[in-house]
Amino acid sequence: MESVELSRYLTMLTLSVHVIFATVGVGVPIMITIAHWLGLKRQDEHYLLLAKRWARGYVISVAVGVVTGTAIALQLALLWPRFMEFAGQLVALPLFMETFAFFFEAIFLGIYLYTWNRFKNPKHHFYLLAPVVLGSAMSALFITSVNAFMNVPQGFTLIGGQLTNIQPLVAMFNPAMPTKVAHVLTSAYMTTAFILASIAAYHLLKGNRHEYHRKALALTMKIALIFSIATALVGDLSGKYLAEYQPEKLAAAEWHFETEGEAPLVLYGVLTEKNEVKYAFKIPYALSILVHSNPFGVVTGLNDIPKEYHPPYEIHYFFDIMVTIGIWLTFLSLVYFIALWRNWSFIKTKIFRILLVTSGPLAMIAIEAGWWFTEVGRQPWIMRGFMQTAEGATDSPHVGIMFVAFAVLYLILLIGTAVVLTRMFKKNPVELELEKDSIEQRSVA
Ligand code: HDD
Ligand code: HEB
Ligand code: HEB
Repeated sequence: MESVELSRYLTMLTLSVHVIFATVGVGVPIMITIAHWLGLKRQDEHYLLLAKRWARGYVISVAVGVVTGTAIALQLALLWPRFMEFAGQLVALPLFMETFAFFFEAIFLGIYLYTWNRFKNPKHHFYLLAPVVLGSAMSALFITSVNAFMNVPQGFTLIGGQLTNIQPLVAMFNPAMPTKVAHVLTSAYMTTAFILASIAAYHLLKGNRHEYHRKALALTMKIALIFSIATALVGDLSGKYLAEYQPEKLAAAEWHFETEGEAPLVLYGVLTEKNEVKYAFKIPYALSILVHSNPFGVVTGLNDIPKEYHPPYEIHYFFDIMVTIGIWLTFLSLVYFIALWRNWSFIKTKIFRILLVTSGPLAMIAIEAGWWFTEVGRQPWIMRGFMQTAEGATDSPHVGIMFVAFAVLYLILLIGTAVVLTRMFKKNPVELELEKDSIEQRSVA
């Protein structure tokens, strides 16, 4: 295999592993904050313990996130040296700022963890979470802005193959950035809420009937519903953004060949050799509405875009997976919410709890599908309009060995994380911790 292809596969692998920890890393702080706030407001030890336990698990995922994030930084320089040489000056600012945001977050997280019950006024301890939430969101903002820049490069003038008149802030605030950052944040909050809901549902499914898990499930599912709706609303704006700035990506995702109005949204199906869509499920007018908020709006088709710039048509399936999971999870959390409110008991059945347990992994699959859709849909460009992926790659013959080494590293990290997390929480069951806490409280009083 060529080093370009191997480099692409290695980048794909690294980012797909990193995004698992990154998503949890962005999402958990806000969940801790909500639980902690409820705990203080209602004087409820269960919510306080939720905040405490989530924060403890969070540290593990941060640690692994740092390792995989460092692998990305390394690989950007090793695998895409010509891209980094070409565009490095433009993306150095946000790359550096991510590190800064991360440290900001990590310092306050550390203080938060070690100062439970140490403040006279417990609210002061709670305020430590503000920089943690802010830092993780800024981290996502900075790094996603780099990816947005690769999709819509700006902030420079190209003279004789060199970039001059470098303006890093203009590069950062490119047209792809607002929707991308918003969609990444909302989908991370949504996914984390579903993952924590999965864990609570799993305990209930196993027959543990402690109130702690019930409160955890109700809380996380409500948050999940809110952010599912937010993710879909922002996703709609992302579609409008694509239609304007990257019509080839949207057209390829939708197998939309003729430029025309009244365009349907195409789900699933197969594409024949002659580019006919077969066996697909079509939602009439939906693509025109997605793009123009108007059922008759004209959507650019692939036939009006030079063939060499068509992204792989397979991205259709990544888009399908993301949208299907998004609709399903919104529906599931809505049903749960209504049932909770009306006291319907079917949400306590085994089958419904199994559905809840699968929601977290499904949301993570949607995250992966979303990134694969947008990243494979950026091809053949590494920097759209300026540099093709093959031009940016290294021609080192050692990428194959690197691939194997990193794959082993990630496998160890993934298994290690799972083992450490399950041990940590098994050793410290909720019941025991609640007892310990109340003894501590009494001795303080
Ligand atoms: Fe990330 C850690 C670099 C994608 C969100 N990342 C992290 C670290 C590095 C990177 C070097 C270690 C901590 C540090 O020193 O900052 N990350 C990257 C690069 C990426 C990238 C070069 C793109 C190619 N990251 C990325 C995305 C997101 C994050 C798309 C948000 C959705 N990254 C984070 C985080 C992490 C992190 C939440 C994960 C766990 C952690 O910080 O502690 O801030
Ligand atoms: Fe990326 C590539 C995924 C983020 C940068 N990515 C890539 C791929 C994939 C991915 C799958 C492959 C494609 C082809 O076809 O080749 N991403 C992903 C994910 C994520 C991401 C999952 C989340 C984490 N990226 C990102 C960011 C950035 C990036 C943020 C910036 C910073 N990518 C990149 C690069 C590459 C990629 C440089 C290589 C080149 C190409 O284009 O390919
Ligand atoms: Fe998503 C991406 C839409 C849901 C995750 N998205 C994306 C895109 C679009 C969309 C258009 C592209 C953009 C660019 O390229 O720039 N979505 C959408 C819609 C919806 C959704 C419409 C509703 C159904 N998502 C979703 C979900 C999730 C997601 C549910 C998860 C959870 N996405 C995602 C991601 C991505 C995407 C991660 C990548 C990043 C960006 O933004 O780009």
